[in-house]
This record gives sequence, structure tokens and C-alpha cells, in this order.
Amino acid sequence: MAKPDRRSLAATVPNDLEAFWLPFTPNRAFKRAPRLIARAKDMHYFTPEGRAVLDGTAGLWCCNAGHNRAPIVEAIKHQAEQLDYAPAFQFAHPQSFELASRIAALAPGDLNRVFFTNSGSEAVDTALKIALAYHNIRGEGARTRLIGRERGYHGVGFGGISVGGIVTNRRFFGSLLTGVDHLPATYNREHQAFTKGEPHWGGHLADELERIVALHDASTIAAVIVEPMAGSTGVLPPPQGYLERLRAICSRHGILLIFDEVITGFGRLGYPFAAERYGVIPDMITFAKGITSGSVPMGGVIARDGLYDTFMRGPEHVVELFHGYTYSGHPLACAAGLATLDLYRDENLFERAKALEPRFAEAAMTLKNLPGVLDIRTVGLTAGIDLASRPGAVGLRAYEAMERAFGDEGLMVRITGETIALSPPLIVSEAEIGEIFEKVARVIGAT
Ligand code: PXG
Repeated sequence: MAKPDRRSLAATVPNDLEAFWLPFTPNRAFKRAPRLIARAKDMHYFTPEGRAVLDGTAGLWCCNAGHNRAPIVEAIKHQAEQLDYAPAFQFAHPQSFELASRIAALAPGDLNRVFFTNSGSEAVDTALKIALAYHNIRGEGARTRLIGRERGYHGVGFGGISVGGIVTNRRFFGSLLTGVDHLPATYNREHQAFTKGEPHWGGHLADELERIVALHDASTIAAVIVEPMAGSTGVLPPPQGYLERLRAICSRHGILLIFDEVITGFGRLGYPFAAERYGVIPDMITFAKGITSGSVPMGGVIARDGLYDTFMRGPEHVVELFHGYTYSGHPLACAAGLATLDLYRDENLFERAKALEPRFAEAAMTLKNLPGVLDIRTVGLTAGIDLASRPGAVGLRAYEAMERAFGDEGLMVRITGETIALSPPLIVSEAEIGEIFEKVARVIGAT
């Protein structure tokens, strides 16, 4: 493609779509029929023409407080005027300490130490690196193996795709990290179809970890990472007892347990963290998305006290963990995070999500008998709806459903494979829950 003169381009083509390579998007199809969003408020997006679109997905599972909430917007504006940036290494700004303390207070047990990143992918790679370094400095440097799970999504860094279990996110990218194993996915349609919340069947699948430990020996295994509820792959709530069993096996063998709570953190399952919902304390929690309600990029890792303390040895002028990002704890992200946590607290949004869960699940299950609906899963304010594929065109039906929802119904849904995923902002009203599933029902009918 010859490069046109930028100035003349700006004058003649006000919105050339060619230069931008969209992430996780079929670029050619998108550029033929773009779905553009120009503005948002509370539960709605608005297209450049001003058409309202009900947000059934909280953006990408992140805008838990709803969109463009005034206190968050004001906090970002104010912070931008006060301090644009301070070095994240060897210096710090007050809000980063304040936000870390607030997050530690929300996290269960002795998960009290917060390391900031800018995304969930960075949070995952950070947690994996902390796990390896932790064993190393304790003199157990042979513990290098990492265990993920089939169908797991842990972002797109090399660490995250290595422990992740989504085939398309792995197969194009070489040999990945070595020494990684995967637990089996917890989903089984035959035993679990149309379950509200945590399925009865499947707790025993955690015992597969014992098999992996027996194969490699515990002395070579650093950490296990799982999403408490697997979101990206299509909403797979954990089977009853599964996470407890994983915790017990990890503890027995000195293996660190990491919960990737990038989606489940900050109210999605009705609690600050899913760890609390399930009464299971991992050694680290990764978070992102909801911490700022999507308003400014931010992620991080919460580690247990003992983990952090292990690093705090040696000469005091020497860096303890050789890791971090230029924008770790960026002032704008911290300001947005503090305002977001205030909003969650003041509007009781986590409790609200918990109270709405039965209504949400019931509304989702009204779609059960529509043609081509194979399964519906719900937990917290999330739902996954599996559709039957058309012969020879896996994913096309869900893709068309997303297009129709946006174009004809004014509803944003998320798709993965042949699954429609829903995860509205936690401010969603009962009427809007009804509206979301009525629209989805029409869309499924039309495809
Ligand atoms: N871990 C989990 C559990 C996630 O869900 C990440 C890590 C990576 O976060 P970043 O901020 O690097 O994207 C995620 C992200 C979807 C969807 O529709 C899910 C995510 C991102 C975009 C789309 O399923 N999850």
C-alpha cells in the first residue's frame, strides 16, 4: 500500500480505516461494516450517529461500575492536572500506596501485597515470574514447572499463552514456555448442561493435579494457575468442591496456587474476589479490568504476606524483584482505581450483583428451549449461551448473532467460538436484565 500524503489524507479521508490493525477482530470484515462506538453513559454505548446500544458485556468484562461515571471522570481529570507521571522505579506517588492498601483490604486472608501492572496479561506474567523467583530464592530453584488448564485464558503474553489452554491463542506462536502442563477443562455438557451456578459434577477433576505431581514430582513444580470461573472460553463456573481440592493438593506439595481474577475480581461474582465466594485462599490473585471500571488501563498481582516477606532479605539497597513496568501504578490509573473502589462501596455494587444473581440466572434460562441452544451457564452476573454450529461454519452463527444484536437490537454481546457471553455492568437494573435476554432471544431466533 503506497503511503498517501498524511496532510492531504487528513483533509480528504476523515476516517481512513486501513492503518489500524484491530486486535482479536477479523479486520477485513470489520472494515467493510465497522461497528463504531463514540460515547458511553452508565448502561449504554452510543454510535457516532447517536444510536444507543445497551451494554450487555461491561465493555470487555471491565466496566463494572457502568460507563463514564462522574466521580471516576472527575478523579481522572483532577489527577491529570496534579501529576501526569512519576517514575515507578525508585520513586513513587502517594496514590499508589493508597490504592494498594484499599485493594489489600478488599482481598481475603493475608493477601496484602499489591504489585501493579497495566493489564491482565502483564499481571499473569508477573505472577508466574514471582512464583519462579520465590522458589528460587528459597533454594528450591528446581521448581520451574507451571500448570495451567485446558480452555484457560490468561492473556496474551508468552507466559499467559503458555499456561493458557485456548488452542488458537497458542498454535501460531512457536514453542512457548517449556515445562508447562495443563489440567483438564472442567466442562462436561452431558453432566452439567443448564446448571445455574457451580455444577455438581466435576469436583474430582482437581485430582488430575495429583497425577501431574506424580509424573513430574512436586519438587519440580512452581505454581498452578486457574481462573476461578473461566470467562473467555465461554463462562465455565467451577464445579462444587473443585477449587478447595486444588488448594489442598497445592498446599500438600508446596506448590503455589494463583487465581486469575482478571474477570472475576471486583464484583463480577457478587464478591470483591471469587476467592471469597469460594472460601479458598490462593497464594496470589491477578486482577485488572474492574479495578478502574475499564476507565484507565491497570492490572496487578496481590500476594500473600509470606510470599512478599520471602523476598525482603539481603542488603537493603539491592532490588528484591527484578521486574516492573514504566507505567506500574500510573497516577491516572491509581486515581481512577480509588474513585472506582469508592463507587463500588458507596453503591454496594458487589452486594447488588449478588442480589441480582438469581434474577439474572432465571432470565438467562428462559432461552433454554430456543432452537439450537445447546447449553446455558450462569454464575454471578455472567452467562454463557452455547449455540449449535451450522455445518461447516463453526462460529458463524455466534458472529451473526453479535452483528444482529449490535445492528438490529441495540445490544452489545460478546462471542467466543459458538458461545454468546453476557456480563453487564453491575449497575444493571432488573428491567435491563429482562431487556438483554429478550433481545438475545430475538437474535438467536433470527440466526
Ligand atoms: N486473565 C484473564 C482471566 C482474562 O480474562 C486476561 C488475563 C488478560 O487481560 P488483558 O488486560 O491483558 O487483556 C484476561 C482478559 C473476552 C475477553 O471477551 C476476555 C479478556 C480480554 C478481552 C476479551 O472473553 N480477558
